[in-house]
Amino acid sequence: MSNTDSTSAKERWAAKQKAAGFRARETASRDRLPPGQRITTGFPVLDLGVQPEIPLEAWQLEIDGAVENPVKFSWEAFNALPQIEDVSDFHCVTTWSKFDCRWGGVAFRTLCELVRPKPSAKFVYFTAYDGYSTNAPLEKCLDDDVLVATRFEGEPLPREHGGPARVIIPKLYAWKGAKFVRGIHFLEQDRLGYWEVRGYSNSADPWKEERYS
Ligand SMILES: Nc1nc2c(c(=O)[nH]1)N[C@H]1C(S)=C(S)[C@@H](COP(=O)(O)O)O[C@H]1N2
Ligand SMILES: [Mo]
Repeated sequence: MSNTDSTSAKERWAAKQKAAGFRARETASRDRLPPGQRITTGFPVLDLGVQPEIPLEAWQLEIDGAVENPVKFSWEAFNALPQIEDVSDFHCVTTWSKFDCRWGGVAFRTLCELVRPKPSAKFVYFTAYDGYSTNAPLEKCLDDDVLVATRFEGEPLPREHGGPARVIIPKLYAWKGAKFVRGIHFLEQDRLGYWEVRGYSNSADPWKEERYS
């Protein structure tokens, strides 16, 4: 066997491994990609056309409603809470998905421990500094990947992606996560948010393709 032959055998082997790797990744992607979605490697920006500028000294997060202990956080107090990092996939109803988003901030569960929702609290209504709102069942917010994110990929959350702070509920379509979040209100009765009033699905499960109602 000549040197050239052994090199090309090696190359063929490498190519085969690479192809297998690609296939493995493709399969993994298919398992992770909800129906009707395609992967984007960029990070599109979706909003109502306003990206409010909120000076950190003026920023507040109000958490109230059917809770034992309503609170109003300043930026400083909010950042003094225990922090988590979580990597999750992001699915926009307009059919793009972004894999492996690394969010940092405060777990929704941590906020619940502080405000102590009453047993009658079944829904959450989120408000935002741009006038946006959205809603979700409390149960869906209690997963350990739900957070109020102040960081993205280890950096402060950029304004176009909802900074200073936004909500992330990875298992629902991304419109359920309020950018520029301002209030978290625990409710006994469901209240529809901005897009839910305009015909978007209330349940918003990407795996069931619950896009519009
Ligand atoms: N405050 C606010 N939050 C919002 C929106 C918005 O317009 N305003 N758009 C929603 C929609 S439809 C999506 S897909 C995501 C987009 O987040 P991104 O701009 O970081 O990609 O934010 C959601 N949260
Ligand atoms: Mo969206």
